[in-house]
Amino acid sequence: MSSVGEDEVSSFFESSPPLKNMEDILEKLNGFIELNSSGGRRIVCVTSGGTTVPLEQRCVRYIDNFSSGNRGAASTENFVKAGYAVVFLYRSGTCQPYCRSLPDDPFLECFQFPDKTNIQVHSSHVEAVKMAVMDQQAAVAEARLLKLPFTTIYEYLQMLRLIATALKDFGPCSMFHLAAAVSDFYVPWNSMTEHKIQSGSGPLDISLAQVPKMLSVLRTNWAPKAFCISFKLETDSKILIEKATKALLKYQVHAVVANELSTRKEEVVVVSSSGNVVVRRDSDKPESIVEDNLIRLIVDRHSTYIKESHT
Ligand code: 9Z3
Repeated sequence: MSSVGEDEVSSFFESSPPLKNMEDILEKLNGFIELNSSGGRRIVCVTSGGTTVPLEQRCVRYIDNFSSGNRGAASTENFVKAGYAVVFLYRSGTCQPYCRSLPDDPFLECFQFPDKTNIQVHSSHVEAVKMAVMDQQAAVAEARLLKLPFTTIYEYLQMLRLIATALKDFGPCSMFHLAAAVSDFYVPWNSMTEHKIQSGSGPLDISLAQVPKMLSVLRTNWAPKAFCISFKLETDSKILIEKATKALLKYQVHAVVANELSTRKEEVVVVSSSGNVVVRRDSDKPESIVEDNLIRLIVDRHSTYIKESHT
């Protein structure tokens, strides 16, 4: 792990506030893995949503990374459809699998009361609600979906490490699909003020440390045999492919999905050692989303990777 900065990584974890519900997370995770460990089922950890960086230990203010969670939720649905078991590591409050076609604003408009003892779904939403409930219940009942929420960068990285370590025995049949938007900078817990930062004393100067590059640690130490897809987000399309290519080489992931903020729902570019592939949504089909084609391609690549690992 020499290029990663072993000291930086250990000191990040040693100084992180411990996960409050670690026992509960481990129990759910191990139960899920146990149910999926026979029969050669593939398992993917999909990360989704943005991590927060608290500015106070008793947090009132925080810095956030943009992500609605749409990509992660849609990817999860497609992985389940392709036969995978999915550990969905998501930011609390962001978009959930099977809920993308439900109105969230205002969600209560879905329902109506024909009389005091009855609640009904409004006819305009019946189909969407029925599909969402059925698909979600089936995925959970068949042990194909485990949802684990995070909020802060501290929680996210500790949970990612737990998941990666727990999946070690799956080797090449495991995958990481890292669509979460992860903070590059943070306030170390030990140097963070406990109480709310007070206003009234002029401008606020905050010094942010760099988050150690855990992608290298994931690839090298936590899950070296897993198939690993990372994402690169830029707002300047001129530098996107160059940055994605650099990330591919630096972190030795199997592919980097490059996307530009404003066009991310229309197209992405899958950058890998076998060349760059543009993946678009089918614009002639209104229901089509880019993840339908993206996940098909990634599942194909994963199949090839598994085959090659066995030879
Ligand atoms: C992505 O690039 C995702 O595709 C989006 C999805 C966050 C753009 P939405 O959730 O958007 O559907 O609204 N995720 C990775 C973003 C990121 O932080 N990447 C880091 C980087 O670009 C590398 S880990 O440097």
